Amino acid sequence: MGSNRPHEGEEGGVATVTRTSQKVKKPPLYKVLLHNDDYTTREFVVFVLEKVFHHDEPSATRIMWHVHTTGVGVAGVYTYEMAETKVEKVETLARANEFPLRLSVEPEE
Ligand code: TYC
Repeated sequence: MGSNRPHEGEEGGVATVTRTSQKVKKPPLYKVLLHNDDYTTREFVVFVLEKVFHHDEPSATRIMWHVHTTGVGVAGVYTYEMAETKVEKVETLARANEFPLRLSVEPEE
């Protein structure tokens, strides 16, 4: 831990506090991965990337093609709870549309 030492302003006697160490910890982040399959339509994957992961159309299309050609790709990066919620939403949507689309969550380096 560092000290949060107030120092006087030159004129007005206004004290400011400067953080000298990272006291406010960033939460660990997790990648939501999309996996390729032979049955989910490209259109549905782009739809999910736009509506659930908030990518614009060009970005959604690029990610979909990346997954289609390489087998896996990152849909988004979130805190653990947000990542799990995204997975749930997409799985619910996929099953309702009878697509076998699979997702997974892994810690970001
Ligand atoms: N491979 C699928 C097709 O050709 C498209 C697809 C892309 C499916 C990405 C899943 O995560 C996926 N219809």
